[in-house]
Amino acid sequence: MIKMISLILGGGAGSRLYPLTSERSKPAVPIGGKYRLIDIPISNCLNSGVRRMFVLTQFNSASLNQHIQNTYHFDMFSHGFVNILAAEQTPSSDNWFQGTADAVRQSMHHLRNHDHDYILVLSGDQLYQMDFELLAKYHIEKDADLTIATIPVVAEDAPGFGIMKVNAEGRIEDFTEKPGPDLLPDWKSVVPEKYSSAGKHYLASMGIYIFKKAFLEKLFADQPDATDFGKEIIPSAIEGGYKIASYAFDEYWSDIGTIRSFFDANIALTDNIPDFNLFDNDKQVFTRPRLLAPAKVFGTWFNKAIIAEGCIIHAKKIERSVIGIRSRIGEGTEISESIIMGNDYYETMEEMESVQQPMGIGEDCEIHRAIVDKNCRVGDKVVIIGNTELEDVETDTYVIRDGIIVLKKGAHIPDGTVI
Ligand code: ADQ
Ligand code: ADP
Repeated sequence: MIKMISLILGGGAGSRLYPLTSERSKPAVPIGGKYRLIDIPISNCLNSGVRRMFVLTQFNSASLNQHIQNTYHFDMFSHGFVNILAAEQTPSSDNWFQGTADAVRQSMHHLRNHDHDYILVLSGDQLYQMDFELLAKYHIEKDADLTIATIPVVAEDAPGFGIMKVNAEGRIEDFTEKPGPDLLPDWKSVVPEKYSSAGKHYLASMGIYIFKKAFLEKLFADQPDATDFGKEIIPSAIEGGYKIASYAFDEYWSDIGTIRSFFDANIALTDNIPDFNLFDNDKQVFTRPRLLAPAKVFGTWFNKAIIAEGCIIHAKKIERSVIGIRSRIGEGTEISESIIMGNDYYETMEEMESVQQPMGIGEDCEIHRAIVDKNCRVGDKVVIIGNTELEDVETDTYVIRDGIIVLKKGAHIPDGTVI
């Protein structure tokens, strides 16, 4: 048995997913209609036999806590757990996680009571399915100190990643974190034909690392001031002559850390045969079992849509959209290329009558290229149409990023509003 503990990096101070992260920590952001971001790495761990996990987050939101507590239960024989480790101090205090390596360093003392030989470090904002047992076996077979999962990317994307050079034995010989476009030509690699024909000449780090426990402790001891893996720890480990291996991943992988990539990855789930498969017998994506009623629909025309449980839908048309749990959508409304996250609870009939606008989306609305966060109250005849020409703006109720209109959680949009 491989004794491995995973540390899931749940999000730094950065706010690339704002406003979805204004009231919740990043791992708690809803995805795919019924899941949350954290379900992806946790499910990958569970499907790989890794049952001991720490989620490192800058703040411990109520929704993250509830979700973890209500979802991941282990029997006493499995020794499994998912524990949240939150840096609860302010950004100016020393205890706030200063970067990925600092977050891991500050969490190391929590690992002491758990028997392990390997530490798996994962990002919390990626959509993929990977068998970490295969990764660990490869790491052991190569007798590596550190193994980094890698995937080829195109020149346009390369400046957003750690890029490396790998020798014929699969050993990483050189690494640069987020190289400027002018430096790129030096970092081209020889990659398999299916990647080179797609212009993917650069080997990117997926931010997925497996360390020998003693090696990670040594790195931290040798570099007491290093706070980031990509910028400091990895380049200096390579310089130090340690064995750093590359694990070539050959399946779907997408970073979902920005509004644009989050939006695209959600909408891609509505494809006929999506790259990320939610309908797989062996690689289940786990989430909270909510025991909601099946969705109820009244005369809606659907095409390429994901509809979660507990919805009540009267809409006219829903196309290429993800409709989340407990969504209510009124008659005559048309929704396309959008993510409706749904609601956290149902309002009673009395509550619905006593408010100006009940939770959900009203009648005769038109919504295109939008993300509607949970518990929004959208009136009748509201028009929300995103397009790539729109400039980034923020108001009390919405934000525009990359032409996508994001309604803030609980936003109230009065009848007849046009955005
Ligand atoms: P980035 O994703 O840009 O690059 P970073 O912002 O450091 O790196 O985040 C990595 C992960 O850690 C993300 O999930 C992030 O939310 C989380 N994180 C960041 N700071 C954190 C903190 N202080 N506390 C908790 N979690 C934190 C990294 C690598 C690149 C690699 C890409 C692949 O540095 O080399 O190519 O990941 O996506
Ligand atoms: P999910 O179904 O997305 O996992 P949960 O059921 O964990 O969400 O949480 C729903 C949230 O809504 C919880 O924080 C819960 O306390 C809250 N909630 C439930 N009913 C009401 C209500 N009537 N008014 C306000 N908040 C509520």
